[in-house]
Amino acid sequence: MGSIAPDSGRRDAIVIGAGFSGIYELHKLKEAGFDVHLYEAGSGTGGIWHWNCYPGARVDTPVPTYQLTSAESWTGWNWSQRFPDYSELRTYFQHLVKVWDLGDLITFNTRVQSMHWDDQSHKWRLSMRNTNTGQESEASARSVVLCTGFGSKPYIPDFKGLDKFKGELYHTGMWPQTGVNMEGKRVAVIGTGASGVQLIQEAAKEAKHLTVYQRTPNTALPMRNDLYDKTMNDTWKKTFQHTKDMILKTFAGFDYEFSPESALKVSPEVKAEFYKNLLSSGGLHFWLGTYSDVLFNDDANNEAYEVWRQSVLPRIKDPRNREILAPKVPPHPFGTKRISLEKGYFEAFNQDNVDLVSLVNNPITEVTDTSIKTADGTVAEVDMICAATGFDSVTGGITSIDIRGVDPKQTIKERWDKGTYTLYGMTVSGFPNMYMMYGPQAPTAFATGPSSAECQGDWITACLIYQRDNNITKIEATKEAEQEWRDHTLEMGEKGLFTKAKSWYYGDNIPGKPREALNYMAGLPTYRNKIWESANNNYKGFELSPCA
Ligand code: N01
Repeated sequence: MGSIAPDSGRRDAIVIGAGFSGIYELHKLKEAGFDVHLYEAGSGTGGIWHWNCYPGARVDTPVPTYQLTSAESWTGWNWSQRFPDYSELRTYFQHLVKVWDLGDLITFNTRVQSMHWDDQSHKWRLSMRNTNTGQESEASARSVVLCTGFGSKPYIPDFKGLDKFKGELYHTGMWPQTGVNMEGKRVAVIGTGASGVQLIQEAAKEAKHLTVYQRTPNTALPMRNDLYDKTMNDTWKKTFQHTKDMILKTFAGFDYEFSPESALKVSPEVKAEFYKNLLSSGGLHFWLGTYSDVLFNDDANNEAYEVWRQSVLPRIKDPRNREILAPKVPPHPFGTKRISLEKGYFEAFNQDNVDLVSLVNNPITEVTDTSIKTADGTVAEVDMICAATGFDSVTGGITSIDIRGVDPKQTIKERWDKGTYTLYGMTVSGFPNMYMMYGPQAPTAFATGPSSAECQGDWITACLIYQRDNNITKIEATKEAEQEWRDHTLEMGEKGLFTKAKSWYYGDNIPGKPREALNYMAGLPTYRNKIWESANNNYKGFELSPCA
């Protein structure tokens, strides 16, 4: 697969990142006849599924929703399970590369370090580094599409003494491709987000001893991962047109939607049955298929939390663990932090080899060369620390590149230092011909990866075609339109109960990061209407400049 990427100097576009957004956009631009190339820092395709290869890593959107929709991408493809693991998803990416013949257009092991705009030639100049050899190279292109993902800059808290730890230290988002052996070892997992939940379930089976450090309980829902045989694959294929229609209609790109009813207006019997069915459906139904007011009204939300709590309490033997994992008082409104899926998570804490440490009023105070200490004076001797501590989410993958637009003295990181500014979450004023997919102020964390890739990828491709057809070599969001979009995004982010939780949705997890809604929370259909309204009005909100 493409190891050299000669820079012709005439390249139309460069795509950065080989996850769903990057692969889809590479395909669309190639199909439209553009000279395009993709650079990927990892050694393979898959994006998040390349980097997150910790034991248990699997998607929590079911297939066939979690796939691209054009016929050639799925007719010859079969899934083996409802929620595929990272390894099956990697194979799916290889399938996409094959059917769309993208192999020669991708260069792996190449991290883009800087992108500087040249306002004379209307081109971006990129510098890159080979992650194996350290060799530097350069490339240029008229447009750049950043597909760096919402979770590509891992975050490890600055625990005192961590640098002195002599054992093994891993982050879930930078897991060694060769795997990690936990057998016979004392393992610590810090963090109980989606990554933590999945890793803990597997580590509990393998490690000699596992200590889990939990700051906030995870209101994880049952996954119910069915195996897919030929009949199941034939069945989803027969109804895939309907699935595609639903993906376009629903808030997050799923094949089901919130109920239009209010939880406060239905009878207790109807509600009990409804919730029972949502829980037994598995997946995220109890979160994204629930009553319309659960994420907006405290009373409705508290009821839903209690239903969830009662569903997990019988699974946890130790009363102390029950109160840590599913406390009587909700830690935050239900569903306002990312819900995760589990299979056997709560039972793992019943095992003799698993300890649970609550960090509430009891933070980690120090890591020594062999142990982790908490404020209550407890010391756990460990051979391995797994940080499942999340990411500088949504913006981190972009701000970690030295990106400079029309003002060469200002990087995008500096531009966003006090708050994020974008138009439609895809463009930034002062940074012409630069597009972002699955980035800030777009549906991103509230949309599935494939549905977002198609929504934004189609728009960006059409925008490049429009420029080509009209001899435009520079397109840039206006400051006014950008401000309007930021205001609108922040306003949407204030609706509902989401602001009551501290979460990466608002940048709360990174010290010093401004608190703001990082995602566009009005759903994919509204978002799609807004972006196409601009495109259909000759890119209203943008300044277009003819050939340099
Ligand atoms: O990261 P997170 P993640 N001391 O930020 C804790 C997607 N994803 O990698 O909640 C102690 O959610 C932190 O505690 P708190 C998915 O969108 C998808 O798990 O801040 N603990 C939290 O428990 C997901 O939301 C899939 O109080 C500290 C954890 O670390 C996103 O990626 C699988 C701490 C971080 O959780 C990120 O998930 C995996 C500290 N100083 C991920 N700092 C699937 O599709 C942080 N924590 C299944």
